[in-house]
Amino acid sequence: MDQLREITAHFQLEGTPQTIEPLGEGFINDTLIITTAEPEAPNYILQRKNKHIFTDIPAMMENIRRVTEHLKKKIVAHGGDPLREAMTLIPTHDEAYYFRDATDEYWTVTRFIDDTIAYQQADTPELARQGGRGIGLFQAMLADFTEPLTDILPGFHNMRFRLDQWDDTLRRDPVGRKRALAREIDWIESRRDQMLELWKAYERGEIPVRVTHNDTKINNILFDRNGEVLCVIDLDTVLNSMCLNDFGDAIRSYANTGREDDPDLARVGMSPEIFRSYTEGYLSQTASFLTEAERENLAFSALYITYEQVLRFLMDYLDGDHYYRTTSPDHNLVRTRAQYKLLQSMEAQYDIMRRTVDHEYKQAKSRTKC
Ligand code: GN1
Ligand code: MG
Repeated sequence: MDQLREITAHFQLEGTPQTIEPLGEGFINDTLIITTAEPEAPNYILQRKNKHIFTDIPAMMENIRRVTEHLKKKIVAHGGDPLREAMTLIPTHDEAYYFRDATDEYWTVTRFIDDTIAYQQADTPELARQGGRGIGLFQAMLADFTEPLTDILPGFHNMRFRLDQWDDTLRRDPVGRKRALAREIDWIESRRDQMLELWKAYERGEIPVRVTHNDTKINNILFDRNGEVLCVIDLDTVLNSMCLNDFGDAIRSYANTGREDDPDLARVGMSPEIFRSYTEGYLSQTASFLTEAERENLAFSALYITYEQVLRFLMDYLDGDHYYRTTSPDHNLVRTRAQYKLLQSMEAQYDIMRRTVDHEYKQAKSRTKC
């Protein structure tokens, strides 16, 4: 606690820190909330960033600074509240957006946005529609962002890179888990060419490069008390990539009727109703600028990102559980199986998903014409 207080003292906070306590469900960073003594002073989020995953934290924070400044300008221009509708980075007394402590750990502070809700599951179509609107608006506001972003996570949703990592992990088999996992390994192997196709289209330039969030699961967006989407958070993974990553990852999260790590596979599947609502919300903000190639691949992007997640969880299990925070020895395997069940459910409903995208796109276009 004293150590945490010492760290917060390096940042330009309004008010006096009172309590510092853990918050949230992230798998990668450590997140805490700092409450302040004065009622008029804001509270803050303190994070210890995972330096093993984010190997260039100064560059990551610079990316976030550029993106949030752009978003804030747009929000102000539309009469919104830049302190509530976008993340606010807090500088240190040296005007840096991170503090490096004596043990080489990196800490950051952002303003806490109060009176908001972070959901772990999209229980209603309305919530999914709002989430889709939020991510769609995020991409729309960044469509004219032209500043360079550093690629701080090379290969993040790049299937060529992921499959190379996968092949390497299988070759090394560092903890000897490969033998018992022939069935699960085949889930990846049997789909690799099909999944690589989408990334190849991006590499050929058929799918445009945009500013993308890359981690759009439902708890990375804040809703207000009326269930309206307020602010997209967790911008660590903001990069230049395909906007399909964000649609696909959101469907993986919102439309799952079970939990990401549900041990009861009977609960896991893709809800076509939630898929429809999210798509409707998303296209209400993006139909005007998405290219035909992007539209054509929206439904497939959900399969792509879910497959990638099966691969990443299984790869981490094969590697001895170094990447994701786990709460039991087989947690990554449980996650793998649950995400695979979701993938199968999407595959079975793929035609419906495609038809839904076409229908919602036409609806969104006809609404903007009126
Ligand atoms: C991680 O940090 P968090 O928990 O929002 C991960 C995502 C995964 C997700 C799975 C940098 O997100 O890519 O999809 O877990 N973030 C990173 O729930 O790897
Ligand atoms: Mg998160």
